[in-house]
This record gives sequence, structure tokens and C-alpha cells, in this order.
Amino acid sequence: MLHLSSHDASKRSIILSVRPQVQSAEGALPRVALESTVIAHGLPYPHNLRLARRLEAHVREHGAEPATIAILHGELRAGLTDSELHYLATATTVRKVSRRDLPIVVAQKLDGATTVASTMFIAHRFGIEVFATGGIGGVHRGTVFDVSADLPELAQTPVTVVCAGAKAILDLPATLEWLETHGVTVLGYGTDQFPAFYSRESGLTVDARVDSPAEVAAIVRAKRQLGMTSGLLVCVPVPAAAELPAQAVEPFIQQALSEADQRGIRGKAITPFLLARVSELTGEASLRTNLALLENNARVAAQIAVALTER
Ligand code: PSU
Ligand code: MN
Repeated sequence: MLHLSSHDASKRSIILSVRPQVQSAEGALPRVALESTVIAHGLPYPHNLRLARRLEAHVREHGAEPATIAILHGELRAGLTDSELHYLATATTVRKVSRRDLPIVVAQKLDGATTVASTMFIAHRFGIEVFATGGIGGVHRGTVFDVSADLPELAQTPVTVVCAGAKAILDLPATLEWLETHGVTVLGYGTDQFPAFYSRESGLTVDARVDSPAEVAAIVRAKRQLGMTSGLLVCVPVPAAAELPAQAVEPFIQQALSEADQRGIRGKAITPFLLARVSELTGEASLRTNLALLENNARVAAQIAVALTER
């Protein structure tokens, strides 16, 4: 167990708890962080538990060690046991924890599932450089001001986030503009387009196309040499076989958005509501797409983590 001391050494330290790292012949394996909001709040049971296990298996198959991130009894955790994954997938008392919630769950010794923002924050504190997720949060559509804490975290925390773009329920052009303003580099993995989560293309372009884990690793190293402390976004389109055409999903997104509006759903509840509603409206087709892209991203993230150890 590692203890991260606060700036005032007399104060109690924050508990960072990590499972012993798996050693290969060459030493410790590169690690890939995985988030837990998708398990606790993003997907229904039992898909969420199966997915959590499969993501860890994909990371291992590609030569890296998975570290699913969560907060248990106020303790920051990187790497969970299978029974802890099961707990997150089934408990109804686990809080959705973004950056602002971290001091609360730590002080009050609560259980929390981490979003992209808080997973990046914790991964960085554990020295984990690569993180696989589904879709990042972003600028929400409509007139109510709502920008996910995932975006400012990308601007300030040096973790490479592998995703399928931003969720299609968001305002994608505004999300890309936000990232540009705050200096976050956005790469397309095997594409020039910013993927739209359920679909491979959005009509919006990324800053550069890369075609291999080594190319991503070179950009991560250059960013480090430049002294840039921001994150990096690697956008991987959902595999073609699992894609949902944008025109097919858009009416369902519109319907889910108007239902959320009528029911006054806002704040941290809006993203889980919209994802669940789109899944229901598409007869679970969007759920299958969501699972496929998460699994694919875990594989690519592991390959990038391995490439970062090669010179
Ligand atoms: N993408 C998914 N499922 C999810 C999320 C993203 O396919 O559950 C979660 C992520 O944890 C992301 C969060 O960080 O939604 C964004 O929530 P908000 O918009 O409240 O910041
Ligand atoms: Mn929000």
C-alpha cells in the first residue's frame, strides 16, 4: 500500500491502494487504467460485470496489466478483485464520482465509481499513463450549461485516454472546440475523423491520423519532452461490424434528450439517463455497440501501453 502525503505532512495521508503488480521476465508489466462509472452507472447488469471482466482479459492478452479504478471505503484503488468488480456491478449505493466528488468520498469513506475525469486523476497518482474508456464526456447539447469535468481533466492531467470519441448525445463540434482552446491534442486511430461513439464518422476532423501504437507512443514522448502536462485523446472508431449509422441513432437521441428535458433530469444524472434510454429505444442495439467499442479500446490501449515501454 502506498501513502500519498498531503502538502501538510502533519495531516493524515490519502490511502492509495494498488494490487501487487504482475511481473514478467523483463519486470513490471505496463498498466492500463479502466474506469468504473461505466460498470456502476453506464451499463445494466449483467452486461456490466461481463464487460468489466472482458476488458481486463483483453488488456492482459495484449501484454499489459489492467487496473480498474474505483474508490472503496474512501480508499483510492487501482486494480480490483473479482468480488469488488461484482460489488460495483450490483450495488445501488455506489456514488458516481467525478473530480469534485473526490474529497467527499475520501473523507466520508464512501464507495465511488470513477468517471473519465476522476479515473485520469487517480491513474496519474498511481503512475499509470494509459487509460481505456468508451466515450468521454463533453459539452452537452441545448441551452442548459453543462460541460463534463472530463474536458478540463484532459487539459491538466498527463494521461493518454483511448476512447471512441465523445458520446453522440453531446454537442460534438463544441466539444472539439473546447479541447482545441485548452490545448488537448486529439488523434484519430486509423481515421481522419473524430468518431461519434456509436458511429465511425462525425464529419469532424482530428488533429492527426495515426495508424500504429508506436506512432501514438512517439507523440506521447514528444508531449513529455515539450513539458506539456495535458492529456492526450486517442480516438478509435467502433469496429465496423458493430457500428450504428448516425442517421439511425439520431432520432432516438433526440427523443431521449426531450424526455430528459421534460422530466427535468440534469447534472450527473443526465449522461446515465441518456445512455440507458437510447439503449432501450434502439432495442439494445446501442448497448451492443457500446460493449464492442469498449472492448476494442481496451485492446488498443494495451498496445499503446506496451509501445510506450519500447524505444
Ligand atoms: N461513456 C459510456 N458510458 C459511461 C460514460 C461514458 O459509454 O458510463 C461515463 C464516463 O464515466 C464519463 C461520464 O466520464 O459518463 C461523463 O459523465 P458527465 O457527463 O456527468 O461528466
Ligand atoms: Mn455535467
